[in-house]
Amino acid sequence: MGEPTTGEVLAMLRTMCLVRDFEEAAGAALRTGHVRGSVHQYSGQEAVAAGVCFHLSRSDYVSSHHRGHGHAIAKGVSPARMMCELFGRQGGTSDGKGGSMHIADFSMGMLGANGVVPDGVTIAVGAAHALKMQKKSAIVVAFFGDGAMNRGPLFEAFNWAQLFKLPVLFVCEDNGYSVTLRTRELTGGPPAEDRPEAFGIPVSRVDGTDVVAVERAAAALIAEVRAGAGPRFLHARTQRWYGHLAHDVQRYRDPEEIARAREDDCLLHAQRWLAARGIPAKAMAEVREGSRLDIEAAVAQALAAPWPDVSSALTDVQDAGGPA
Ligand SMILES: Cc1ncc(C[n+]2csc(CCOP(=O)(O)OP(=O)(O)O)c2C)c(N)n1
Ligand SMILES: [Mg+2]
Repeated sequence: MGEPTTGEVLAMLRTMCLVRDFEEAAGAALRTGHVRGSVHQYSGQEAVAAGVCFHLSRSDYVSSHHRGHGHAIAKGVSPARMMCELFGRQGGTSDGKGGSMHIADFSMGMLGANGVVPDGVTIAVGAAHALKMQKKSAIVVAFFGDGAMNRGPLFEAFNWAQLFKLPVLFVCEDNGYSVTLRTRELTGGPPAEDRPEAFGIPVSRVDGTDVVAVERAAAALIAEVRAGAGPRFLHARTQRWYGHLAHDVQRYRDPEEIARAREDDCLLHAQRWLAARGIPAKAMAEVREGSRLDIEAAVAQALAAPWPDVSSALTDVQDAGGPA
């Protein structure tokens, strides 16, 4: 089925670097108290967002879950606006009122991260239904974790999407963990990723640490979804480097397993792929450095941004007490 060009993989590497650096900065800002609340780092999983979103245009949509920074960046949301959002400042994607788990930017087709497992998926199916009714050619990608595979609303989403042949790609990022538990120890019967087949939804499986493999799989599935074939499901096995939350030091995990996860680094895999095709280390180092500078600038912008004015506390807030 061919392979992407080196230029395309360099572009995906850039996305992955931006996400990696954003997450490092977000974790650091949480520890210094600049970010309050929770941060779920996407580190280790970058190839899934980068490979899938490579085939989306601005008019397409994504929905996400609690670990959503990578999906937003890969869909084109400004890392600087996202950092302002994490810091609770003006200029954030929701002017600082949403925070890490509620990053949304409709102008970029980012329908929102979502703290309720798996409600980003049902929202994605609703959006796909709207697109179909409006006879639009755009599609929706729903990103979610393996933990969502044991939740009932997910199966309603599968059924509805298949019944109406909706333009939605389900992407399950299987990092093996649901918070502090191994998902397989919570799962009855055959592997959960087989379940969409019971709804007639074809399942594709991919190594989610290999951005080229993800990109190839996404290219085929997204083409089918765009052509009106109905929903498709991509299962990407991936690695969670850090704890469920940035504060979680993973005492429940064997340190050797964490070390292996870090060795299975999607950034390194992409760099090896590029090196094998003659891309000099210098070109890759430039990508890495460019990303580092961009995220450094995003943090500086967030630190300098004003706090929301108290007079805006009740604007853009749902259910703020009924009509005045
Ligand atoms: C309805 C609901 N139940 C429980 C939780 C608590 N919770 C937060 S994340 C999560 C599971 C996370 O596992 P997974 O879906 O695999 O995503 P990952 O964190 O591994 O990316 C749970 C149970 C929740 N957010 N929503
Ligand atoms: Mg998981």
